[in-house]
Amino acid sequence: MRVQVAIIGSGPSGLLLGQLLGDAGIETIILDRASREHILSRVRAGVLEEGMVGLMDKAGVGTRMHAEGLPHDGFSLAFDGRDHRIDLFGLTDGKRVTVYGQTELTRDLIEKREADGRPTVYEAANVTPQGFDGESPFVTYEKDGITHRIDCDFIAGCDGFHGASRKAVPENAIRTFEKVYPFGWLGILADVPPVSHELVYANHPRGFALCSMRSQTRSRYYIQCALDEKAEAWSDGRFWDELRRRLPAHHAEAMVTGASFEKSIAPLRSFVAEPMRFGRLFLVGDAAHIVPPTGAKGLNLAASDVHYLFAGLMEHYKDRSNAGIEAYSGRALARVWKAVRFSWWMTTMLHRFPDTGDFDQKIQEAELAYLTHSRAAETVLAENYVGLPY
Ligand code: FAS
Ligand code: PHB
Repeated sequence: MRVQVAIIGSGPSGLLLGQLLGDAGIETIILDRASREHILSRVRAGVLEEGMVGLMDKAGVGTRMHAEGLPHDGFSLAFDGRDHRIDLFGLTDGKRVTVYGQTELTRDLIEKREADGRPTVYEAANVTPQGFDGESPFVTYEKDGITHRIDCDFIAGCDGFHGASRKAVPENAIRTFEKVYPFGWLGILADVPPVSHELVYANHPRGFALCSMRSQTRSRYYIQCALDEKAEAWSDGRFWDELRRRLPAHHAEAMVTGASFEKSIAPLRSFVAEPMRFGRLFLVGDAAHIVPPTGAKGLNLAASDVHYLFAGLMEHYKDRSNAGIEAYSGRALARVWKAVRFSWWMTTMLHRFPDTGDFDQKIQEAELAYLTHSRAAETVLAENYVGLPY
């Protein structure tokens, strides 16, 4: 089989790139090692920047997002028993974010690809990108005991942090940067109304907490937890009690609790691989970078990578120019590192680190105090949170 672009990974990166390319007449195939059901069972991000919203519209899959997504003009920082609202809309001349679960975004993209009759191979084993340092790249995979080969012009490695694409790059051709945080996030989903109409990011001596949502009737809550914690050690009652202890009294008293139907722990890390292009293989999204979810940037960085790569590939196919694909890595990394910085800063400002000394604690308190007394400081936070320009 031959296509123009072989895409490894049916997550947001691969699906969005596949939709944009397909609509532009470029033949693609998506290969994923997981089943369709498993992909749609994942619970991850919840906040979309305007850039992601725009790309979903461009891909023709924005209808449900606009109908069910929640536009948010601000969020609150909670500390010392009080809230401080960050007015995103007012501080960024009218920009906002949209709360819409990554699971639903992925479903919209999968269903659109199926409706357009474009191929995805699920449960593809041993997907291996090959020949990408030459002019004739190809991908092999195994399915039903048969080894298949896909010849292509380009390979998009959209297979996440644990995928095969970055691992296929020779070690001497890639440089990685990593910071692992000494805690994780224990998150739950519950069909209870959110405690607030906007997100609440809480800094508390017992640890970080985040009040988010998926709709007016479905809440997403997180609490910082130790790395050796196990989700099954946390009953719903224990989770609710700990969450309420980390919030100002007015939120704790107003909180509606109930049975969770999803409970999991995510580790936190900052990770960047450079460069993001190796001949005819491009790394996209989590395959190239990971951020702690504190800044709500992971999914949104996948969007800007797709934006840059789609533009570069279209220049190649339509204008016979390779300028865009040559520039892809530099352009993507310039935005990635700014988001990595912001996500690190939000994480450092809002979490309790096991080895925090008195001086570090005073610096954290000064960061929060500065934010509550300086419009300039709030503006810096707001313009990063809504998303820096592509
Ligand atoms: P993905 O990881 O979503 O998709 C990669 C796809 O490749 C998967 O379908 C996988 O099955 C497939 N794949 C992997 N290895 C393969 C192989 N060898 N062969 C073939 N296919 C392979 N971001 C936020 O902004 N906010 C959050 O709250 C947040 N929470 C998160 C919680 C968790 C547990 C995780 C893991 C991530 C979270 N993220 C969050 C980040 C997340 O949303 C990612 O940024 C987003 O999924 C990136 O999308 P992709 O790049 O498509 O990678
Ligand atoms: C979520 O709703 O899952 C969410 C929202 C904001 C974040 C992280 C996660 O910063």
